[in-house]
Amino acid sequence: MSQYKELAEYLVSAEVEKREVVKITANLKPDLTVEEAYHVQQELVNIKLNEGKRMVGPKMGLTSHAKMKQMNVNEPIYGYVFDYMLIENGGQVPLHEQIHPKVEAEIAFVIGEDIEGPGVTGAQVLAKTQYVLPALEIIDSRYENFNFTLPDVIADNASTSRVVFGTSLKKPEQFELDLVGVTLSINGEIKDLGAGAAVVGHPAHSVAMLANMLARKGEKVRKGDVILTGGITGAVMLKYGDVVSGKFEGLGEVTFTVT
Ligand code: OOG
Ligand code: MG
Repeated sequence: MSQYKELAEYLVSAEVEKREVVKITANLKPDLTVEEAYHVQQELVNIKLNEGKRMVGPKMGLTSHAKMKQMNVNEPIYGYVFDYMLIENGGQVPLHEQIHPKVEAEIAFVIGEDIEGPGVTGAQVLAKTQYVLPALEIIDSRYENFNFTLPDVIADNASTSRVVFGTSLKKPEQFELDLVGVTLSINGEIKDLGAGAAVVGHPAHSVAMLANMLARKGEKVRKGDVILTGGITGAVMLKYGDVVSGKFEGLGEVTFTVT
């Protein structure tokens, strides 16, 4: 078996068994590069596809200046959302299915036409976007204490765990998505807030960057993809009983309960 596949299985077993593991770069492969990390991620995606799981779309991560600075990088990362990760709006997220989950508020795009890089711009993305909708992403790094390097988190499918999409779809041209205000509340208390511009200046720019990164491996953003563009708010730790609400100006509210 290739080492990439072994590392992917290491991470998948941590996800399935709901236990945190030591990061790959701690001793399994200290010299893991970003490029190799995407190979591990691809193996992880293949494992899930072979199990019959269906891909919902790619997602972007580390799109805010705060997170990029924290990780000391100047480019976001991507991962993939699968059907088994979806929770209905107003639904429940059982804590026993997670390791140490956090929630963040994001704007999602429903893509109407294929978008192929390189050289894609935010304006081109908007022209090919069918709808935008609000979302709450539950991230759950498989690594101890969310402690990882950039290659570690790429290999771990960018910490993706669960997603709650809002139920109202809006046409993107109705909005200035960079100016859309967002609050993230837990049990009625605002934990963080922000605006769409927190995501590389504009959420459409995030999708453009994604298309340009996918082009490096001969892939593209596809018609029908539902894409999380990256956290607008910081990620907030979840605990049992939390009632979580993300309110997005003009786009509606997304909620779930931790059970
Ligand atoms: C990586 C997850 C990144 C986002 O929106 O920035 C991500 C992490 O912080 O664990 O989903
Ligand atoms: Mg995210």
